[in-house]
Amino acid sequence: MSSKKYCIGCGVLLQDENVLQEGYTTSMENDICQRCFRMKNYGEYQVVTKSNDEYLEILKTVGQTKDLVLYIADLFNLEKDMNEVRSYLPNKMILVLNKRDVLPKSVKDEKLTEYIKSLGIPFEDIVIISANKNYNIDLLLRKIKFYQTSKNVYVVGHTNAGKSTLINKLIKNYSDQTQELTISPLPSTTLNKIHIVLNEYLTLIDTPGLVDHGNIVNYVETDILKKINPKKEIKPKTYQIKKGQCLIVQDLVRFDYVEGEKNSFTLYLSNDLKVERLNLEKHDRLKELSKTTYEMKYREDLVVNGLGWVKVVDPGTIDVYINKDVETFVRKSLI
Ligand SMILES: Nc1nc2c(ncn2[C@@H]2O[C@H](COP(=O)(O)OP(=O)(O)OP(=O)(O)O)[C@@H](O)[C@H]2O)c(=O)[nH]1
Ligand SMILES: [Mg+2]
Repeated sequence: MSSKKYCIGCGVLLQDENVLQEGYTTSMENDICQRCFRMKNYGEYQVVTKSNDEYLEILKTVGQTKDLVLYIADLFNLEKDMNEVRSYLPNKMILVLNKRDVLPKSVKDEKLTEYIKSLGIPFEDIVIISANKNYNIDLLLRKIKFYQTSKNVYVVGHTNAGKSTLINKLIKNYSDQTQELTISPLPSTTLNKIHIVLNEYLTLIDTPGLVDHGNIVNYVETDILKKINPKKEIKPKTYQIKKGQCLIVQDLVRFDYVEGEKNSFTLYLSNDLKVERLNLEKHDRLKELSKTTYEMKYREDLVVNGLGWVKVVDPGTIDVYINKDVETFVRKSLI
């Protein structure tokens, strides 16, 4: 091979020598790797497992610049620790909350912004968008222009937050370019930094996402994965729950209400998932899974990373049964 060439879909270094290795392409004449070609043309997904060490190296190089950073977070799947990415980057940063389209329309954007502000993490600004539905993309571009410190603007965040989708939208809306970044519902689609020159004043730099090993998407089959990812506005489901009852979601997770007064549980999940309310003593399903007990306080969400959450109104004790590698945690109610 002579000079280095990188895939314009995912940023990987292209090579035509080893079909089993990252970046393989049948010919060095091609602009994209075989993995991207298959995702784009056949919707065939090939999972790549990335270590976060590589990701942190990339973040460090971003931290050494003085450039503006867009931190993309998925509103439906907010990370437990929003401060983590922030802690690596002293840069000016705009928090971009994506996938607004899947949260109920009845929720006010201001309410979501207030919630994030109450976490006390310093951001230059917060913008709520939907990259898919083209919501607030103009507003975001105005904010970028206002805060940018050079023509370079980095796009960072967890895997699957929609970084590449957002950049594709910006390319489509505001440039004559035809380049399209590869996007997919699976983790680790983008594999390296990719520079996209939008115009002479603005170059966007896509980065691979931080992999969340506690996310349920890492542990389910493709058919379930499709059901888990909400594609439309979520219709929250409310259940009046008494001690001794449980909710089972699609044989993935079980919530046993073991102690407390009559309570109200509202599920925020993809509409495609099946929910059952059962008497917990009569049903043993999923009890072989790993159990965690939560003492819920007033108005808290019990979050299952990647799946959604249960909003619990009153205090009570809940036993959660789920795959041991899937992270669950409690936060104050988002909605
Ligand atoms: N509902 C909804 N889905 C979105 C939106 N933006 C992106 N997605 C979906 O989210 C998934 C991940 O999108 P990507 O753009 O590949 O995410 P990424 O942040 O670039 O992911 P990595 O490259 O793996 O770090 C895809 O299935 C997208 O279709 C949005 O605004 N709304
Ligand atoms: Mg990407």
